[in-house]
Amino acid sequence: MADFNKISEMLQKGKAKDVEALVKQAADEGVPPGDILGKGLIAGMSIVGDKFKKNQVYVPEVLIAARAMHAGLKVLEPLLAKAGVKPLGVVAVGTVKNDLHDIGKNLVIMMLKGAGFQVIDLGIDVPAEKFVKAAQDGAQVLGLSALLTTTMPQMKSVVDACKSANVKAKIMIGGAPVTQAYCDEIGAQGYAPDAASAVDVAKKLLVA
Ligand code: B1M
Repeated sequence: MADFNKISEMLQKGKAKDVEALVKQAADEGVPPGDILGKGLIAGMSIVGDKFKKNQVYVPEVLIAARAMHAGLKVLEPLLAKAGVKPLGVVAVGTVKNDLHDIGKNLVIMMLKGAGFQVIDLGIDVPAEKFVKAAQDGAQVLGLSALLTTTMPQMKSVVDACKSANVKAKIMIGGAPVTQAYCDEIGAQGYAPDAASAVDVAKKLLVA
């Protein structure tokens, strides 16, 4: 009998090996992979996300929980594909051109994956054209991270490039110097102050 609470609890504690073993056990017992994902891994990661928003846990705990989630996802991914479980949506995330900071971006990616999105990691120092290409290839949301005041204008370049290329993807921005006011100013569709909020914003943008 699959113990979803145990999977969630071990994930929150960052116990990667336990998560992997529990997920394998549940899969071997014939529990649908979508249930293991939703009721075990995603449930655990969303508790971590909520605690992170409330400053009850910090970056290291989130990274450790995310590593445990990856251990579970590694087992589940082929089974999910076989079962035809659809991701919530496709998000391409990158740090903008001339910016090499990636810790926040990686946290955003982990949270989005933890919530059930398919995520394409575009990396760091990503030029506008690469974001446009990701949208043309099927990303529904483009996630842009910037940590430097000098690279924030690159976000506007991406917004402009997307307009020129007439791509339909919604643009979500974030990073320490970025604000809602800046988001409004450049015409991006969403701003998230932290990695957990990025999940809420991406969900909203998909239905907007
Ligand atoms: Co740099 N750096 N850095 N740095 N660095 C800052 C950002 C800085 C504030 C330090 C300072 O002066 N106090 C400053 C920027 C000043 C400014 O522009 N206002 C700065 C500078 C100046 C520089 C260099 C120019 C230094 C130099 O070489 N003279 C240089 C630039 C290199 C470049 O990018 N071209 C540089 C280099 C580096 C390192 C390479 C050494 C390293 C990066 C390593 C790496 O990322 N792999 C580094 C680091 C580590 C920092 C600090 C110390 C930490 C950044 C970080 O990872 N924070 C930073 C000072 C600080 O913040 N205390 C600093 C933790 C991370 C979890 O937070 O990224 O904000 P953050 O992400 C949050 C939210 O912002 C949000 O969610 C995350 C989690 O909640 N978020 C999003 C982020 N992206 C999002 C996207 C979303 C939604 C939410 O949607 C898509």
